[in-house]
Amino acid sequence: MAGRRIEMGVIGRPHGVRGLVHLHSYAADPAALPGYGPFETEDGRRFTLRWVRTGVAELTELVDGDRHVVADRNAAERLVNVRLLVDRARLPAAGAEEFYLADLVGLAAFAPDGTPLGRVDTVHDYGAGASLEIGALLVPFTRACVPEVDIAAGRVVVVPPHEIVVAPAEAGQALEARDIRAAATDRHRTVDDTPFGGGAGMVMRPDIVDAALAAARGGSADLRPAVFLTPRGRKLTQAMVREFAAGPGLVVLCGRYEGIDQRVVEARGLQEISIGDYVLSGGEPAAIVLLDACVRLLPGVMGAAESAEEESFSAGLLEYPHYTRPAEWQGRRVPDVLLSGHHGAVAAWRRAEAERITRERRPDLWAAFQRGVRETGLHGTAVASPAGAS
Ligand code: 6GU
Repeated sequence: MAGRRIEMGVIGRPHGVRGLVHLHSYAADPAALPGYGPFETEDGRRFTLRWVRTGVAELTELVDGDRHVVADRNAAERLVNVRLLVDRARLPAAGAEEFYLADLVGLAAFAPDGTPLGRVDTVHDYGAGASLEIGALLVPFTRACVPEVDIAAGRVVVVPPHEIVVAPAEAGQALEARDIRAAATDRHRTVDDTPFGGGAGMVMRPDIVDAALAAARGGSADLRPAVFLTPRGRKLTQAMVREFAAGPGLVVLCGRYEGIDQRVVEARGLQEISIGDYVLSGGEPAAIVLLDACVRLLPGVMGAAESAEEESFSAGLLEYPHYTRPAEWQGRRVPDVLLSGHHGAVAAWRRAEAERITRERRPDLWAAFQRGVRETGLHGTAVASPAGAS
């Protein structure tokens, strides 16, 4: 591995107007990162750095023995996504059970039974643990998924995690997670750029997002609708979830950075969906929410068929409260009617409780529910979605 360079960090978006940058450190102790410098970049420049506070650094470029502080925002902007490299030989040897991520790139990957799986193309580390990209596989770099690493022999043993790619034949459902960076075309794997018109943050480029969407689609016969998860979207409702669950599946695009260039949203007819009136740092948690809401409606997923039907929102009311044994607990008794064995009385009590709780907690739902009752004369079946928004 002589002469090999290790990526120690990557420069992020500019911070303020004086040339400071957000910087993601791959060093186990980020405070120690400046001590590994000077850093080289892939285009042969050299930088040292100084933390000004957690995650924010001042960069100094070394040119022919002179030091040039990166002193304005434009200069900082030109450094976004630049990787900071150091010569492998200058780093302390890795300890037992420790690996430099760069040493993993290029290793041959095998399944536990010896089946070749390809080579480690890239190692990703977004701060929540590393993952190995091996062809179309993205594998968390954990002891469970990568039980053997033998750098000297140039090989790793990989147990592909079933949670990430589930074969349709196996489960009737499949989830394929993709990395948008795989659609980038430059060596920095850039997916974003600064916003036209100025302002904070970065915007995902339309060409890259389009290529990533095309790669996620199986071709023109793939009729799955594409949704873009964004706090600017229409709020997700149970009616939308029912429609998605009944359809051919979804292609879900998770926003990061400040947003996505609006032209690709329009050109590809992406449905913009939000999961509520609060802001997440990215669309990924929203994707899990959407996925869970859909999957529980798939045939064979719910235990009792009626539980999906009766639950909150299906009838436009919040659900009544539940009780089980013991009939008395810490001096609190279960409502008598539930112990009466009188099914009609139980149903009436539950209905009255559902209405009371909806009225108290969700005046918006209650108003929509009452409108449904007035317009159709039906009680409880007419209002399909809580906000009436579909
Ligand atoms: Cl879909 N994305 C983000 N970033 N924030 C959200 C959201 C989605 N829904 C609610 N807040």
